[in-house]
Amino acid sequence: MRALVLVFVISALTLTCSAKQFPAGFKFGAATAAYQVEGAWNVSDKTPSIWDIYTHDKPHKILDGSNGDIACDSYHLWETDIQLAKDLGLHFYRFSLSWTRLLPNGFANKISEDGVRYYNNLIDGLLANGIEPMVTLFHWDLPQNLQDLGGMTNPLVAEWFGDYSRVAYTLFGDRVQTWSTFNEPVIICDAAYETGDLAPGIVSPGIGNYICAKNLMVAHATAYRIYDEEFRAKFNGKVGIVNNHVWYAPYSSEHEDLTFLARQLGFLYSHPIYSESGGWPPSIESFIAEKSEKEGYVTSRLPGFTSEEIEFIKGTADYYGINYYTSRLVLAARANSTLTWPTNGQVDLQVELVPDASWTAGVEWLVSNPPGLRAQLNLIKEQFGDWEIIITENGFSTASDELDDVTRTQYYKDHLEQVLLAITEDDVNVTGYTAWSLIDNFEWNSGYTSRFGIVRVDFSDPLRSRTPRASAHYYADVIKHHSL
Ligand code: PNW
Repeated sequence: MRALVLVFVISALTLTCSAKQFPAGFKFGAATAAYQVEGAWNVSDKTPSIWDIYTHDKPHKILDGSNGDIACDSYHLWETDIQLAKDLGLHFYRFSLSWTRLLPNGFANKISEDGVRYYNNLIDGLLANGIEPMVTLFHWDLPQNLQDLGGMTNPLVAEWFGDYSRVAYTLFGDRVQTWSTFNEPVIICDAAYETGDLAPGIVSPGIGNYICAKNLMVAHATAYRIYDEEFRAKFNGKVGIVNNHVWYAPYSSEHEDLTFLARQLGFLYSHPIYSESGGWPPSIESFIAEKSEKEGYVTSRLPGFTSEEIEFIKGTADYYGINYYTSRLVLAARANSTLTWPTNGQVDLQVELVPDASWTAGVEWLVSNPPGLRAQLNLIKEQFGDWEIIITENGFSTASDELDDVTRTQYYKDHLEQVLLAITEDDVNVTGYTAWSLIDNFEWNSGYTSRFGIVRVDFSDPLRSRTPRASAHYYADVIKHHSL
């Protein structure tokens, strides 16, 4: 009898354990981006990006008037960062290349030796420690000289970006297996051009953002096809794009149609790639076309694709990259509602996006709603089918730099639980999870006031000393046991 009870207890224990177990082969990583961590903004032959110029010219746009001139000094402290990643047990480290560090002219006619050396060191150092590099080509820091030529609103950006991607694949493709082209098109185009609050600081709501959107889609596809045609046979890696998604739920039943539209707008940069038909989400394309016509425009403010462009862009991804942080309730904009983050849909759809009172608040826009992540993963599958999904960012901000970061640790725990449910209960093909961020860094408009690191960085210390927080220890434990 006693033996029987023991068997029962043991099998119950294994059951509960395995229920919290991530699938074999599931990978855990952490992320950063070049402008936010590297510093060394004018070292060697590096030229300014739009973020160098924007923060220098308009410090009042940054909460603490700061910039990324030094940031975490990862340009010099890359070995420390690798050690942190190793101590955490990370399977991969997601970072971005600074376009102007590699190509000082923005064009591919000149490659910086120091830039190449820096990224080679980082990539080789990671691999030597058993950590896979996952490389983002574009995390917002466009070369300023290309901005002077129109930047993302010049259709030639697709060629410039394609040439840049070819240089990166040629230099690093033998060691980098997972690439992403653009990090968060919705921020690069919509948030930036609708408000002017992000570099390049141009305010052109409803126009600039859509021109950017079309060019970005073509640029992405150009870079994907270059990999496909010139490098895949040799290197056999993966190329994708990273979209930020906010989970949208209706404020009340009367706002369901609007919520549908908000979700479709959220797929503006996915539908052309991942849907079977390709092109813009039809409901959004017709919505903006009709609105443009009423406003007296000859053509839609959202530039259309030719049928060749639709085919060119369709299917250009080997995985679906999603950054998820937060959720919003959707309602029709009330009088005197103002533009706030996330801005998506506020200009054309006239929506207002509000957090539910029960969601826990972080800094500014970041409220925590873990089930939103599971719901969004399911929505992606429902909309586009069974793509491999990599969660390329998820994380929580605090205003304090405390080491015992209880709220951040809870955020990770709650969200990882939802990822596991999406995999085990809903059969969504999620293969990786990335914490944002490995280290505190320059948080764009919030400067250094908003902290996302599972590792604290002391920005008053010239050595930028790094100390793992409680959340880092928690995450290391999850990775070590491959379970929650
Ligand atoms: C991401 N939202 O931006 C970026 O990829 C990172 O560079 C950034 O540091 C991180 O998230 C934290 O902000 C986002 O409004 C900006 O939902 C806005 C939203 C989400 C992500």
